[in-house]
Amino acid sequence: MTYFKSAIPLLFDTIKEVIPTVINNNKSGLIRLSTSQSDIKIENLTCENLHNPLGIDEVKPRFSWQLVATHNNCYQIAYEINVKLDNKIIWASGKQLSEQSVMVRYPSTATPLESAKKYTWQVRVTDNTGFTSDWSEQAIFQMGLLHTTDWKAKWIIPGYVEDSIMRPSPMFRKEFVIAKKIVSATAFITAHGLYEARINGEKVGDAYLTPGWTSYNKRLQYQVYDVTNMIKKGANAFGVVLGSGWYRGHLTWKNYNNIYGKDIALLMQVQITYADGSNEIIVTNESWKSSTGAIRYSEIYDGEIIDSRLEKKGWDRPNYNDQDWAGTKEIDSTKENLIATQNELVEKHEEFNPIKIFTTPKGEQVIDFGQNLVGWTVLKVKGNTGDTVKLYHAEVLDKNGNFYTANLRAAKAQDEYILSGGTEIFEPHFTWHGFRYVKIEGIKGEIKSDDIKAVAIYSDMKQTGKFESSNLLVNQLQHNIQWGQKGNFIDVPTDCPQRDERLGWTGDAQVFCSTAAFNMDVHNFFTKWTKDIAADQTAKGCVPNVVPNVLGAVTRSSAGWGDACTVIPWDIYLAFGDTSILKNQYNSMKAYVEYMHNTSKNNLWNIGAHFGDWLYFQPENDKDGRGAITDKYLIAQCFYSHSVQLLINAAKVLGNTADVAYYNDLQEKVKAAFLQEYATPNGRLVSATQTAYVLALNFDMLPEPVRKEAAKRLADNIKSYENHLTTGFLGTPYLCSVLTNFGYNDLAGKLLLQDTYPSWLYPVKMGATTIWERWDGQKPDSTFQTAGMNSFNHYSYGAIGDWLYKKLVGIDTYEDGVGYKHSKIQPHPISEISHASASLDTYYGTLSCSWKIENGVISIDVTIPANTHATIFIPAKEATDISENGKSIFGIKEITIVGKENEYVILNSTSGSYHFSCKY
Ligand code: RAM
Repeated sequence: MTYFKSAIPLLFDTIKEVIPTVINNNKSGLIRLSTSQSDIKIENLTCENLHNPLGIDEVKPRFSWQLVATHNNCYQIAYEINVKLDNKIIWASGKQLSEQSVMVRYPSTATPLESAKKYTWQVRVTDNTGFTSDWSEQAIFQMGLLHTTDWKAKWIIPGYVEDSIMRPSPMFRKEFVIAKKIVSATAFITAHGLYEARINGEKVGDAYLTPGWTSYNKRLQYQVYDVTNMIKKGANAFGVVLGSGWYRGHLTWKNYNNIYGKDIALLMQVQITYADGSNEIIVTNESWKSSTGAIRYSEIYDGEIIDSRLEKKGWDRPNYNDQDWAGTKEIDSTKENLIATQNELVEKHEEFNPIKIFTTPKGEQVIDFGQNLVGWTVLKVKGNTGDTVKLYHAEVLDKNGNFYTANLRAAKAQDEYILSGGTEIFEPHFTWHGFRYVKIEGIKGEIKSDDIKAVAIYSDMKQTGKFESSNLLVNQLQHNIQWGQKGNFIDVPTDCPQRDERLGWTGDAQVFCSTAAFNMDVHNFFTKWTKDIAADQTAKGCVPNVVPNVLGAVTRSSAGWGDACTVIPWDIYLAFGDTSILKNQYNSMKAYVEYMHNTSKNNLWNIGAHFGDWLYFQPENDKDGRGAITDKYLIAQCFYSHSVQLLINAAKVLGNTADVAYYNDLQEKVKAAFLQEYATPNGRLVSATQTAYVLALNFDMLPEPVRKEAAKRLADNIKSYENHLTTGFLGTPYLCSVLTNFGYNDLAGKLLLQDTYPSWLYPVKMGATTIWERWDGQKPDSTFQTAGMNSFNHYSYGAIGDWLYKKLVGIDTYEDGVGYKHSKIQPHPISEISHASASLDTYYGTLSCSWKIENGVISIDVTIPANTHATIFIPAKEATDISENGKSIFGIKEITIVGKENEYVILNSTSGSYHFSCKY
């Protein structure tokens, strides 16, 4: 590849070089301006990647902001941050000559940040015209409880004897009186189990399924809420209801129970500051009361039973008579494992009205919401006391149009409401379902569309990416990928949301992570989950197949699953430019590599049980041997090498030169062992499958001279299947990308647009609204794959999303400017698509690329955020063929022509919007 100089002139060159005085406001919005006319604004302030977070336990938090400019070529040359406590500056960074605007750390030399204190911060910057912006608006962040001793609350459990079969949800309550004027009140809450807290009849916060799921024994999140406006002078009441949740509910297809403990418990403290400067803490302890109410049963897989006749009206308000309530017991459970919540909480999002209410051939009353979603329904119902309404959930209808639930396996996914009479509204609290269809029983008369809606729930991550093209089926595929992500990012990345699984399968998460990072801001989500990987890794470095690990003792890691511990930190580092995740996860990455190293013989990792290329193409009647079986140990060796490489990469970023040398040496041996065992000198592999070639090529397992030939074998293999893929979970993510990299982009396009089985568009044609677990979840004759393994909402094959953004549209980041500080724009058009566009809200601002081919001309619109630069590949023979906004690119100051590579002319550009076109 042609080597080229970075587009960013050195800092001080930039200052010297600026200041053309003519304002040239042309069509593409490029403005040149003088110092006095700079107009940058500072927006989108985040602390630890969150807007105004409450409760962080990072004692040296990181601050980020965006420069918003209407002119191009805009860089920051200096910043200045102030952090204040009670309006007094406690840290003033002073003017720092630096381009850094993302994750600037609070220094260890500054005043230590204090437990539970709320700080404000502001930033201003100087740009490369010498213009200094106004101070930004003030943002806030509040510290969590930094020391175990800050927790004054006691863990409490109910004082009554529990019905050990149904385990109805315990309710806790506490009344208190406020005599003085409050200036602030902060609630710190967590539970063993799930909690929903209420103050004076109102729900605290917008989150559900709190405190979320972590490896509870080592890490238990608490949440922090500003409840100042919920507490009033006079009598007040707290009411908290618990569910069994992941803590002690039924989990896994083995129907484990009480995985983390038998009792669910509450820990809560509310810290109040009064106008007179005094403080008060109200805590859980034996003065609280306990009882049960309407929620008679609640299990993640099975659903919830609510008997509204047993509702204790007013229990969460003051002046309620709780004389017949039991007391509570304090338990001596640890607080050492408590951590502040780092990722976005699970919240309600899209709502769906029924698109059809109908009776199936079997006579079932079914509601179709038009989207396979994850969440629950909200039902308005009128009936007599004691009437029972039951809701069942399904993803699909069978070939006769009947309600189909066999693929949920043992999960009942059923909500049951017992009416108290009159008009009532029901929704569950501590369960969720994966469904498009709801079967309803017990409603007298017609169900009215207005009486039921479905609500999607998922971790409240910002949607950052958009992709769109001229092909409607591909657009539906993107929709399905995004919905697969929404429904399976429920505090942990789950394999599926509907059957008796819903677990943090490591393999699924690692194959999908880079796609996920295009669609949403998954930075904190994966930062949190990778910490759980490390927490559940064994002393020998073995990574469990599911995290949090609920499958019992871990004795082996499966290739492609265990690698979640190396792949995800690296993907997150690239996408968000976060070095800390590499630093924090480094030991975990290294331990996993050492686990493979230690269990290898002669550098060959060929022991243990592996899932292999899970769910690869396997014709039902495999008489002619068309099943694409790839040797599991060949796969294992490829992933071993991949993880070693990612460890080397991380060691380089962290400056760990000894490890770089050591693991480079190991890498050579691992690759040599691969060649000896699995490849001929000409690069023919022992498994003649697409996955074998894809992995060997993607991870550079073959020597350079034979790679081209190997790529041809891959292409020939695909053609021999009439342009169909045959890959499973492990080969699929890299398939199109390898083809594109080796000059077979058009073939990648053919795979993308293939719409017969096996392909990405086959499910789309069959009406899928999410990604299926299997290429043929539903057959062309509408019969189903085996019910034992047939989820219609599994994101793994959605990993093609990475190629859509990165290759088809062509948005990527360079490693010398991770997190899109230096982005790569390289469209890879394919014959059948006339336009494709994508945008990504990076930490610097929105990066976008959109191409269109019309009348033999390709036009490419690119927007590069302020304070970043890009290298742009234009598919042209010569630079003279390219125009920008109708003019030759030679005269444009912000663009440097760097050279040519293959079919592209390479340009470097500064921030701004550009409109290129050339013959195509
Ligand atoms: C299935 C899960 C998951 C996969 C494993 C091997 O049960 O759904 O997708 O990673 O098996």
